[in-house]
Amino acid sequence: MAEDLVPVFTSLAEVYGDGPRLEEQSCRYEKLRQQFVHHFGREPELFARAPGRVNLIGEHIDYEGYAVLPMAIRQDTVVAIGRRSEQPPMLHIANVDSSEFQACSFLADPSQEVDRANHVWANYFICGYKGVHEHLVSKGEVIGATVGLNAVVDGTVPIGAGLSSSAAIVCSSAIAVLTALGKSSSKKEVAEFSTTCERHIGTQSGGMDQSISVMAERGVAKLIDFNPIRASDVVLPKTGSFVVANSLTESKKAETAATNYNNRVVECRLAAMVLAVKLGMQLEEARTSVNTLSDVEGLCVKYASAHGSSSPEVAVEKFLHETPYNIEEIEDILQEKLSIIMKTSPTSLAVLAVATQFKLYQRAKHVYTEARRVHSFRAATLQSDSEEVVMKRLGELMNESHASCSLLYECSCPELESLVGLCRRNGAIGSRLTGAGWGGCTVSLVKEEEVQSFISALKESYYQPLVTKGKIKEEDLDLYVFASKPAAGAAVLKL
Ligand code: NG1
Ligand code: MG
Repeated sequence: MAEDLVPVFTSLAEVYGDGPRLEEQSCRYEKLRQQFVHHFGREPELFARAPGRVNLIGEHIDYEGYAVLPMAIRQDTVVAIGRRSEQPPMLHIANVDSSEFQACSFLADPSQEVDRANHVWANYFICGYKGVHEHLVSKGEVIGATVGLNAVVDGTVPIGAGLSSSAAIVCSSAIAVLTALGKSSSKKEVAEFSTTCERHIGTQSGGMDQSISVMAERGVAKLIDFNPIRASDVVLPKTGSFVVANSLTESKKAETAATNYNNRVVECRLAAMVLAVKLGMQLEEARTSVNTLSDVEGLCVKYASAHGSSSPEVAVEKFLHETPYNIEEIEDILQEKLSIIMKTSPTSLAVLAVATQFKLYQRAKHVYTEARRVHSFRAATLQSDSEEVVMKRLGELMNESHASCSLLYECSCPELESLVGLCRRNGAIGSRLTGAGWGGCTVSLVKEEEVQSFISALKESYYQPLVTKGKIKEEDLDLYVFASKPAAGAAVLKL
């Protein structure tokens, strides 16, 4: 079968449909084109766009090798791009929102490091740029002389909200650069190399965001599997809608990586290595070949089945303790310094430099149970039960997922807790935090006919008080709380 390529469209309707939003998009692309001409004195050669996403279920398990279940949202990032000639070749990157995101220039050098110490928004473009070159080199393609590029970016995905604005800009930048260089790649390849290249920012992210951004299709959510990346359709109940609500607490993931996101990645790895040793794996093998909880799932299940169960948590209950571990105890079990075991991962070493305790039991229990909830969610959508029964089941799973994120994984925050509570009290069948957490958005399953009243109730209870205090503007409320249907994935536009 031919590999599924990133599509190239010649009209906006092919991406956005020909509904009422098409006019809005035409104005937006026209403004972007004008900005490009204003900055660079010539027309862009093409546009590339990639959407944000909302994860319906399966949180903090993609980097552990487990399947997740997101859908793309209509909000996206668009990059207008064109080549430029000068010596030495340069990359000039501007943003339509120039007051918030100042224009940046870099040498067009794919081997340059991303400057993590001075985090600027355009670093995400550089990730995509580097990713394209790393990918082409790995495929043995001839790239030719380095060319300079002009780009203008326009993003509508809320930032730091757990809706993957980062993957939207990395994927759209990568596709724009790739196409400007005259190359094309399959969706799967772009999803893979965009995942790897976003790590130049410094987070040890899984592949969910980039995969759904590239592989999404209008009308369906996707079950995304990893190693290798695969996406299969999940048809959602027609009488329900997913409503996204922003807690308005920004999660600065690049800046808080060592204590939040990467800390959890390290805790999961430590939990996996400790389980491996307790379940009889040789020390050397546990230290060098175990990276994720999915690596030891087989051993855990083998133990469980000897005790009449098929759940890996049985091994977690038996071999990990609830009180936090300290570094000495883990080093004792693994018979080696953690700084040596993790020596090839600077981001893990950064975690070890600040962490004093590790909640191995809680993190492992979250990952194994959440992985199972994803499959239960998918299975529920395939049942022949009435939609009402299906939605009730989906809602229960979303609520269980939230409780696990909040209590076991500790990636919630007071604002998300209050918002989830309000969503449930206002009629959500299920509600949970979505994305990395520590701020950002909630996603709630709501009956289609109740969507408008649900949104009005949230505006009244969560957002109006903030309007009154002057923290947000009345006219922006539709950006913070909106219903979402599964939107289209990334594309190149030659208009
Ligand atoms: P967000 O919410 O976009 O920061 C992050 C990771 C995902 C996944 C989720 C938690 C990146 C780019 N994305 O998403 O891979 O691990 O958290 O489920 O780091
Ligand atoms: Mg992100």
